[in-house]
Amino acid sequence: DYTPTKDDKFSFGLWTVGWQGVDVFGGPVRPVLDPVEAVHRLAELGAAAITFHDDDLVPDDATRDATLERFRKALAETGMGVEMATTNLFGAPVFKDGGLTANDRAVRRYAIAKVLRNIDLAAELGAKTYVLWGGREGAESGGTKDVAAALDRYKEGLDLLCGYVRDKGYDIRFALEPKPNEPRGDILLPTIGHAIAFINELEEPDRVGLNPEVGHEEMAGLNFAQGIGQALWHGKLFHVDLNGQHGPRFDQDLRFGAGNLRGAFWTVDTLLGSGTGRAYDGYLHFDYKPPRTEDIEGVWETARACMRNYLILKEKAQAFRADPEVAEALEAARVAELAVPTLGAGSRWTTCGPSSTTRRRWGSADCSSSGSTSSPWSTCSACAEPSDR
Ligand code: GLT
Ligand code: MN
Ligand code: MN
Repeated sequence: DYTPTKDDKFSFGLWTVGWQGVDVFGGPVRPVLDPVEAVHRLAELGAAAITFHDDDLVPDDATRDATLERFRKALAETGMGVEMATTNLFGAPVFKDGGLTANDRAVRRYAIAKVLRNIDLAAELGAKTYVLWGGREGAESGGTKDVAAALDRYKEGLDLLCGYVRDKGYDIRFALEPKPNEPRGDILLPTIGHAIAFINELEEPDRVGLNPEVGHEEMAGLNFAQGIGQALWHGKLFHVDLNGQHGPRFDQDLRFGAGNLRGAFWTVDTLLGSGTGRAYDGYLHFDYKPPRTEDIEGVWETARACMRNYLILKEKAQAFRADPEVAEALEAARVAELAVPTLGAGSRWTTCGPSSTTRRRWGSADCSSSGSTSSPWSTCSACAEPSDR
């Protein structure tokens, strides 16, 4: 009946079920949700863990300790974990031009301090992943942001954060979350590909990976399954934000399975490692927004639907991979043949034939031992025969 258990490793951000429906054109439509209630309700629905921004949980210093005490109690009572945490570097007016890449140096210094403080809390609560979504790192106009300098500062910030975690001995890795636009007109590190390339420039690239979100790649017209397939290939899929999106438009954050259903199927198939053998084994994190038209019961119904849709698609992906007719079709399309290296063992690219009619073909080790040549790039009589080009 597609009821999840903790073994499914489903998790939710406090800001998802807690979204009050505030959008660009309207104010809140639902009451404030107590994080303690979120923990209890999500636990009842079968989720394994929750995640939060500093400001989702402890926005207020005066009540910080009391809030954390209630929260820890709720976690203990329900057996829920905190698997990931992140920092709100986008809501406060001070971040209007970015956090780690704001032109204003004082803002960058404040942003780093805000992240460090919440990393301590993340470590204390047992989170192993720390997400950085740079929604305000970007620009609306060409002249206002020096992109190279911004990437220098992004790198400086991440190098510092990695150094902090290393010095403290925390078991934490960072996951960058790409998004092409919204709230900024153009955001830095807009896609999975941009972020992977950036990570290679860091001091400790192994500590930094990705938290790709379905809707964010689809906003850019990209194929999410193929994107996370590449992230897995690089060993960079540290975390994932599952939700739904109807093609290139504003960030919809629909429940998982809504919008591009076919894409959701391939997303699940890819996470399971069905085609490739490279599976994702982290938490399945839903970053969605219950529609503004829903009341609080609709909030829990949509949270349930995210997990249920995942489990239905998981069953379908497994059935697909087990189906003999599918196996036959994959065979006819020679899908498995792509796993066979293009060069045979010991063979290399070589140039053969009389110089007037030089052809390039696959030579074998025998080719150069035939006596006519010692270089694989020169001609050899043994291969002077019709080329397979
Ligand atoms: C924000 C954003 C999400 C990010 C979150 C992490 S917050 O709601 O839209 O995609 O994952 O900062
Ligand atoms: Mn989103
Ligand atoms: Mn997200």
